[in-house]
Amino acid sequence: MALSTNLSPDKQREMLRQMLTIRRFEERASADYLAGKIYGVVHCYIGEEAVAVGVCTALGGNDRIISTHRGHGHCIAKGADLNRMMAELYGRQTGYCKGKGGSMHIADFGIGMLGANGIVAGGISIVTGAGLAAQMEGKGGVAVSFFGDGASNAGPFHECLNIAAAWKLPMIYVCENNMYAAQTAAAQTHALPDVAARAAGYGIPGIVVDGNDVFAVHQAASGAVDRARSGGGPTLIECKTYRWRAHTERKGQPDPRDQAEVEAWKRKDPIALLERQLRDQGELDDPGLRAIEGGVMSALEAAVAFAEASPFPLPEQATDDVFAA
Ligand SMILES: Cc1ncc(C[n+]2csc(CCOP(=O)(O)OP(=O)(O)O)c2C)c(N)n1
Ligand SMILES: [Mg+2]
Repeated sequence: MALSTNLSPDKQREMLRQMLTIRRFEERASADYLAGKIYGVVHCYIGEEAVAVGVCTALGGNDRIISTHRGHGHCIAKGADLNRMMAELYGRQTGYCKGKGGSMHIADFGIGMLGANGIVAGGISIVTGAGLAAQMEGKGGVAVSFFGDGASNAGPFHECLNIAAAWKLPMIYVCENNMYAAQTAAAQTHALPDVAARAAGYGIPGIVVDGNDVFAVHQAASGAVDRARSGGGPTLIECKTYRWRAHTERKGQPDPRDQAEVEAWKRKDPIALLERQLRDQGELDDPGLRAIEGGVMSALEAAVAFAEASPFPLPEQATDDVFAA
């Protein structure tokens, strides 16, 4: 179990609140999607919450992140507004993209969240540009790329790690290795079991962490942030984790993975682990947990009510904000 001594008890409980928010938000998004209230595609992050929260807890307001098609967790961990997120999923005018983008197009530049991205590995290049921008700004900002094990086999991963290492960009590359790219097992497509081992090819540190232990993730991210801020260049952190749900939400979609494997990973629930860690340290009791859960549920209900009360975009707004077609 990773140590958590550099985080105050309040901060640790805040991490639990954020992880619970991600989970409850997606449980609701999944149910509402299957009920036909949410449009587009929804990819759930449930089971991987410790990665987004562990990394984002190590960041400051001046730091930027980029996400993937599985982006709700990163948005919430970076401080995105739940109302505007839910409204976007519901396709309403008050959403982050005025209801025209959906789950995979949530960005909030004001909080340093540069966007989810439906193009696998596409975000890696964009956020490496943000790393270059941070270096040129000279204000000590860092940029973080979240991406999957599948994305680590695509060209942008290699191109960006190379140039970021050569230019010592203040970057942190966070591979969320959930062992599958859609239906394909990483074991079939990766020559080496650890993505982190590839860091050696670019002369940067490559670290493997238990992606279900939020303190382990936070510790690795904090070290990488220090290194990036002090001009040491990028770090690759591989978080070993697992998604609990199928690749996307879809009625009746069979999950081709071995169900015994899924159940085994559910027993390594990152939220239950954090609860145990907090209880063991005497920093959480039943009333404390109920209060956190209560706060999360009220914020979620408020977000759903906000979304449901918001208007859909009007037909005459269809081409507003479209810059190219
Ligand atoms: C360039 C590109 N190729 C293929 C796809 C279709 N696709 C969507 S998600 C996905 C798998 C991505 O796997 P991984 O990077 O491991 O992320 P995970 O879904 O496991 O979080 C694929 C192939 C896409 N969206 N973009
Ligand atoms: Mg994956």
